[in-house]
Amino acid sequence: MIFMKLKIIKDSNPVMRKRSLEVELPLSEQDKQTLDDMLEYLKLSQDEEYAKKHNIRAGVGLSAIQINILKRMFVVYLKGEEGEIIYQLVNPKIVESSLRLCALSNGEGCLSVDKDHIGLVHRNYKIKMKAFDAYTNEEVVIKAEGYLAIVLQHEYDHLNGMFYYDRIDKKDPNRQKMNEVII
Ligand code: LHY
Ligand code: NI
Repeated sequence: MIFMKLKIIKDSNPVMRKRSLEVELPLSEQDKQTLDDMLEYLKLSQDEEYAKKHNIRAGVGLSAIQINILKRMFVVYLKGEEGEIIYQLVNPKIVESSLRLCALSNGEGCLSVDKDHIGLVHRNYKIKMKAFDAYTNEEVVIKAEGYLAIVLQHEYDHLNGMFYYDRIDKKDPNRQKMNEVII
């Protein structure tokens, strides 16, 4: 029963603004367990019945800081037509990002944010991310674009104490930037 074990903290908690710390490699058993718990949480959150029963929101990404662990690691679980995308990334680095920007037409949300913040969340359309992936147990270089790139950047931001709404233009929340695709 992982549900009782993981408690997601909210943006009202000042911890969420902290910068998470590099994780020591090789990964400790405890860190591995944490990543497995986080992955299980995401999987369960996407099970409609489970989510309803436990009153949790469906999520595709979760960072350790959201469960009050200030380590640079996060998990992604995406289920699509082409199968599943699963990552348990440790010490991720964005090594390239496109000049082209993108934003989700409906904006973003966050498991740690109860209030909706309306507006375009400007992101890089394509990124290259290097990390250690505990799921495959190897160093990876992920080339992502569009939705996956957005999810990776959203989680990466958490490691630096940032929220999606920090990237919304307060004066003109829906203004599209030059060179930006809305997806
Ligand atoms: N998870 C969000 C979630 O809905 C991440 C997100 C946000 C995905 C916006 C796609 C768009 O799964 C989190 O907030 N994790 O930090
Ligand atoms: Ni979030």
